[in-house]
Amino acid sequence: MNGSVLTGPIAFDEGIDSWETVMFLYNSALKEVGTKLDILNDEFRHIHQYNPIEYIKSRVKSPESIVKKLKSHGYETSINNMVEHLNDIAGIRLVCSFTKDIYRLAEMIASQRDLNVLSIKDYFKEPKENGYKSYHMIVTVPIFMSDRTVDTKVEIQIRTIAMDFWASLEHKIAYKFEGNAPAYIKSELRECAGIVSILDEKMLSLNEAILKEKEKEKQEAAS
Ligand code: 0O2
Repeated sequence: MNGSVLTGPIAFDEGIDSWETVMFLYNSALKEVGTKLDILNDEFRHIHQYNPIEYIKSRVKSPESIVKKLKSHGYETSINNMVEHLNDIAGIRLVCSFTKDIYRLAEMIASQRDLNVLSIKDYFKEPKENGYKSYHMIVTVPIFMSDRTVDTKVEIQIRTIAMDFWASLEHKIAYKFEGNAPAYIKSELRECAGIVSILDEKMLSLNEAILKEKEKEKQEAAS
């Protein structure tokens, strides 16, 4: 079988150089990874009677965002540059209730035999200056075409519901002010990120207390 790679450094084979083909690959990669995550979630529910993933969102980056990001990184607009230098053209976001679920999910994803983890950014352990917290994985998934297999990059972001709420608003504000929001808005957003972290911690410990109580009830009923 002919093996191609849609990851940097580029080794484009003939036929994988048009916008349509590249977009077809990214869309297919999102479908593949999305199905895998649905199955993992179902399996987890089957074993533990509990769903770690609250919801999944996926998107292919818009042409405007691709051009903007290439420019901001100092690259000319070309298919080669976009495939080689941008890791998040195909993006999938897993939103879960508790911080503990994030690492559980990350482990489950990393142990999938046909997903290859290229890199990890753990913004939970090392939050960004603005307060952003999320767990990012760049993976490749093989896309089986009729005449070749192409390993295609997908960015997986895992975060809590509370942080997703914060990040959506922060993203809109950053976009509105083109990254130069007034200092007091930035500072309030940082403060909100702190509140989100406290909320996440409290919800996690509350959930653990509930689980303990339930376990106690079960043991009492059995004795
Ligand atoms: P959009 O509109 O979501 O596509 P790299 O070159 O890989 O080092 P990159 O790609 O910026 O740099 O990596 P990173 O940090 O993993 O960020 C990728 C995506 O994570 C971003 O894509 C956002 O979706 C999200 N993200 C990262 N930092 C922040 C942040 O501070 N706030 C929010 N709200 N989201 C963030 P895009 O292209 O910025 O946007």
